[in-house]
Amino acid sequence: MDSLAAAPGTGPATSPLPVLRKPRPAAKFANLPTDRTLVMGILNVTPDSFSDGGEHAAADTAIAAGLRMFYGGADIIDVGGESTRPGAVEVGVEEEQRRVLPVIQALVKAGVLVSIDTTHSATAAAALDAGAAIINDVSGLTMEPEMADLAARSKVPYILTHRRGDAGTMDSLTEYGNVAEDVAAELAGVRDKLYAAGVAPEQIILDPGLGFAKNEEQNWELLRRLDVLQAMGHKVLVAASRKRFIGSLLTEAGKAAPPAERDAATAAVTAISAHRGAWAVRVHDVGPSLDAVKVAARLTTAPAAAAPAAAGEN
Ligand code: PMM
Repeated sequence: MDSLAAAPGTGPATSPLPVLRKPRPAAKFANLPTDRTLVMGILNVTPDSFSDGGEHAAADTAIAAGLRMFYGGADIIDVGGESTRPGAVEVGVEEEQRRVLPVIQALVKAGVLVSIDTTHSATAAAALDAGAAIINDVSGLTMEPEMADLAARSKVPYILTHRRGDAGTMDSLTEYGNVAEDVAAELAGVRDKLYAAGVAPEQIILDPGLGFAKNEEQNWELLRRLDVLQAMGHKVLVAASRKRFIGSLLTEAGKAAPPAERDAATAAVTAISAHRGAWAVRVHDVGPSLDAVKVAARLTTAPAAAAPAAAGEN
């Protein structure tokens, strides 16, 4: 973990976080910027990320990490308490909620717009009660169809991610004819279930599910053909950050780049996704992706008043 002192106003990990004593008005989805691609910061509250120093220190450390991304410019913080990577083991909803709810409450109180990354409708419901404003269901409604009713009732945005199988089986479910068209068709099928449950079209955010039942080439093809998903008429989220296919691309001497060395390439994916009109990107390292988003926006929109470059620069 980085030093927590890097986050303005967050204080040390073991003391109450000063910023939380002054609650801010709740952030609203409707107030998110619409003139550029949004940056969603990833906050995985799993023991391997935040286990040092016991339960409270873990929550404080996670909160501080979320605030650091928020102060660094993240538009949304995506909080998850259960790993969804291939081969990951389920933790159960009680443990999942024990991990995420205090973190969500604190971030919401500080004015952060939070999405809940879960495949469990009970956890999604508890997270909404705690102030989360977006449901991010990587199972694409395949784990708990009740998610559709929750989305309909709560009227919050629902991120519909393409996935086949679960963490244990997805790596063997990569047979596609045309991957972009097949993913779009399968998402359209789930979307119809959401409509049938009463979810409105503008609530739905589509996600190609990079790395979920996709081989390397299929991930690249989905990025190449983002237009196929966009043609479905919903917002599109791209979540490539530090994924295995990025690591493989950066292979050197027969070894894939480790996750911590995948952020520059992730920012490159952000620039391209933003230029192609993605609604948002979901990333671990917020700063470089924010810069990438600004570069993409500058190619298509007139500049805001910018500070002049220092003398002597090109
Ligand atoms: N991937 C992961 C977790 N949550 N949510 C959405 N919407 N899309 C994704 O592709 C996605 C996700 C797994 O990646 P991580 O372990 O790096 O968070």
